[in-house]
Amino acid sequence: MTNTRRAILERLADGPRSGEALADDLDVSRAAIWKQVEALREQDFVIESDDEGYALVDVPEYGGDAIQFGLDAPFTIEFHEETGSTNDLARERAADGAEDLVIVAEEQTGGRGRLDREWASPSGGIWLSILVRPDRPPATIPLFTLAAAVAITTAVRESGVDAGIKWPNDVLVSERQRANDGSSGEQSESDGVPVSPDPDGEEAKLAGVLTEMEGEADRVEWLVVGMGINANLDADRLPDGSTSLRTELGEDVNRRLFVQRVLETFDDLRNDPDRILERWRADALTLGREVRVETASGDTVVGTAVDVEHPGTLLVETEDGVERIHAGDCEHLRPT
Ligand code: BT5
Repeated sequence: MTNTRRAILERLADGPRSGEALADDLDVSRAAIWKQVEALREQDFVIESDDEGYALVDVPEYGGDAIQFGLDAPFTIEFHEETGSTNDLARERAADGAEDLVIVAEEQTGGRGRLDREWASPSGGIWLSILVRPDRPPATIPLFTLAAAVAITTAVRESGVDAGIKWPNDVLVSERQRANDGSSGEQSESDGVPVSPDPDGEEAKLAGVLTEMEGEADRVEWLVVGMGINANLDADRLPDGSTSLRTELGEDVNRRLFVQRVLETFDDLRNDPDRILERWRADALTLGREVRVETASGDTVVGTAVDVEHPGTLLVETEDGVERIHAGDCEHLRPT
């Protein structure tokens, strides 16, 4: 959004203002004010005007200026109705020197998961990538991925869904909670059948994180944290084993407020990285669980997940002692 547009919105948030007062205040012409007000109206901001001036009556549910309006974090929002992948766009902006930029898309036609898996991204979800330039060594970057999962989980819980994190950064809703809620879960809490590994459907994936970076041994050049959150979507638009906020809540969330909350929490955590692990542990579903992890180096580790340590390493207690896993795919096994 242009600086003038942002400044107009900030002033109208405090109450009605005349075009003349806005023009004086911002040192632009009244025609320029009118033009920006029209641009805001085109994005569904409801701005009434009468002899007294302009009054902001309603803010759209989603969109670039909508997310920017009232955002308490130093990010600039770039919004697209449709793009291939917000991570790809963020990488392009990184090459152009941008920072503290958030690319948001209503729909992605080429959404990506880790290891180039496909990520379903129809309209109604929250698909965004945060471009930052942390002044830290690359080895600490997994912490920022954990911070993204914590930021998502915080907003999800505040919306009324009791989600948690599967190491390293999947946000899941457990069937147990869904069954107790009387919502879509079908599995009984007490069926206790000793099955291993966890069959489809016990925990449903609500959100995922894809982190990409470029840097040298001692310094990160840029970091792109991509978040995919199934918000206002029906289950039939998503792969098996997924869920959405709409499915869990039975109603839609306000995506503008949701994204603001995610960005604000992520911003707080990146400025205070010492708190990230503690917050992650508090939101984790994995700790204390029997897990099977396919490590990035191709090994399979089965045991009990006992802790995470800096910068995001999973500790799994196995028959042969404690294994430390830096990266991989983790599966929760049911208690046998
Ligand atoms: C992830 O990968 O969970 C990371 C997803 C990151 C997506 C965001 S959207 C904004 C930004 N731009 C992008 O292009 N990507 C990021 P992974 O752990 O590899 O999980 C991928 C697997 O999840 C797939 O193989 C499917 O099984 C499943 N999946 C695909 N789409 C899904 C969805 N919308 N919800 C839940 N699960 C999904």
